[in-house]
Amino acid sequence: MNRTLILCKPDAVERGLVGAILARFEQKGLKIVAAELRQLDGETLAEHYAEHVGKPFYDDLVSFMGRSPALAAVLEGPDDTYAIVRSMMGATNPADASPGTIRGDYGTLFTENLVHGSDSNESAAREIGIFFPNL
Ligand code: IDP
Ligand code: MG
Repeated sequence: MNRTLILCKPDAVERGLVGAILARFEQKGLKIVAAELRQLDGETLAEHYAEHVGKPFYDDLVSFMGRSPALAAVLEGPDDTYAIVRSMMGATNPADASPGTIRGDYGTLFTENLVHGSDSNESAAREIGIFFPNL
């Protein structure tokens, strides 16, 4: 089986949307194999978002991601499960995300876009290692 990492970001937890988001993945046929509500610190976020350190939106991203707990989870499914998750998330900017996607249905803001999903099998392995090193 193939695995990928998701985060229900602080806005999703604050708005009570974690259940709705996880239900979509479960209904799609993906299995939750790990999940934990966690307050993310700057060090963890710098590692997780290493590719974005120094970008104009980075400081806003980190302060948003650390303002209240996020739900980190590992989903399991067939080959390239990350791609199934990414298509269900929708475009990064909710303004561009199609209805029927998580960001398209629940979001309006670019930074506060509800959910993270690994963008490749390599990213999935790296990010699962950050959040669930014992998995
Ligand atoms: P992704 O989450 O769809 O993979 P990335 O480009 O990896 O998108 O960006 C990581 C996160 O940083 C986004 O989900 C979003 O929260 C935030 N972000 C990315 N680009 C922008 C931007 O141009 N303005 C504001 N926030 C951004
Ligand atoms: Mg990304």
